[in-house]
Amino acid sequence: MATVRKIIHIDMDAFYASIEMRDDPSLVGHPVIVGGSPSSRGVVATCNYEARRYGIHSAMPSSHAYRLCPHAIFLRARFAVYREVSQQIMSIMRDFTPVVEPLSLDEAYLDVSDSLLHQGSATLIARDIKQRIVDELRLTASAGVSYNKFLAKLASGLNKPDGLTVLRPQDGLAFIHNLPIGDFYGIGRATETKMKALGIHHGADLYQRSEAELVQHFGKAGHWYYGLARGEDPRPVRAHRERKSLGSETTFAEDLHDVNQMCSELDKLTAELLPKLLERGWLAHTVTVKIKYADFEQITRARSFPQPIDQLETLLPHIHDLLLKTDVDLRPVRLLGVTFSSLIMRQKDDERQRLLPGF
Ligand code: DCP
Ligand code: MG
Repeated sequence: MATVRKIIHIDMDAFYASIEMRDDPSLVGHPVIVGGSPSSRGVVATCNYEARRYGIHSAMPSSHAYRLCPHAIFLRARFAVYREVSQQIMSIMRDFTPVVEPLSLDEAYLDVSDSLLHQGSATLIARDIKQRIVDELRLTASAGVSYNKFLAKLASGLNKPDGLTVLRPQDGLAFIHNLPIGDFYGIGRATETKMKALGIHHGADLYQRSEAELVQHFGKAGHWYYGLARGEDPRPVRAHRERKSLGSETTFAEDLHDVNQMCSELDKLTAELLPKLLERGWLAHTVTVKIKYADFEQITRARSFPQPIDQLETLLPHIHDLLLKTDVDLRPVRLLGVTFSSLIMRQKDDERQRLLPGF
């Protein structure tokens, strides 16, 4: 019985340039380059597909791009606009799953293994996301669907622009066997050269080498390459979320006067709340104590930690401390609350793989 994850990688097509063409239709049909001006020492951030026909690409000096295509239209980047569009794209994706991991402004991984949308078909979910991006933002994206990050990302690049490519578990190995060694995740220029010197040019060559041999040549990374050649990439999709919180509060039948009693009420609230947070797959960096005095004036005191909060025992002294920074020794209290915020998604357990029909 096979267990399989369903990972989608979405990557916008010629991202900055497509936004410029959308916002100024007179650019459509012309080679458009976004980045530094050709008279400066700037570089190309990206260019549209028309400009790519001249051999222009990201990171090329703009002066070089100008020599390749003097009639290209050069535009300065409008980062504020790109950031806003990026947020709109991520928000569309989060309508499909909370497990969205942005990699840059224009790309993200999604784990839809647990999704029940479209009968659990990752392919149909990817199609739906692409359609919403077209309908709502008038931009196109390419999607890759596969059973791990490595393959999903490669798949999204296979049929650009406006592509949707699925690499099923049964297709993975054949695809990897034909893959140039430089296209493997984590294999940069230097490693590529070393692999080729060892006679490893494609995935099929890598597949034939023993784990011991790869470790001998590449150290710890050898284990990783050995797994990749077999379609194994256990990296989880890590979701980041902003501005979320989970809180709980109690209003007392009679106002509290005793600070010790307030502490123990906060202990109770926190002891109930922390497991709920952890159960939902979140970790918090910030805890906030809320106090409403008998006269209804309300205040909050918060503390943030560099490491996420996961231990009740270490947290409670901080909560008492926050409480004591207020007037509770002088003023009776009618309500106490605790809230966790600055939440991050806990790393998913790699073993937590589900069986769902329809890839
Ligand atoms: N970018 C940049 N400098 C680079 C690479 C990229 O400033 N060296 C910016 C501009 C791109 C955006 O990041 O529009 C996204 O990068 P991609 O690599 O996804 O490139 P594009 O989206 O432009 O094109 P593609 O259709 O190939 O994804
Ligand atoms: Mg892109």
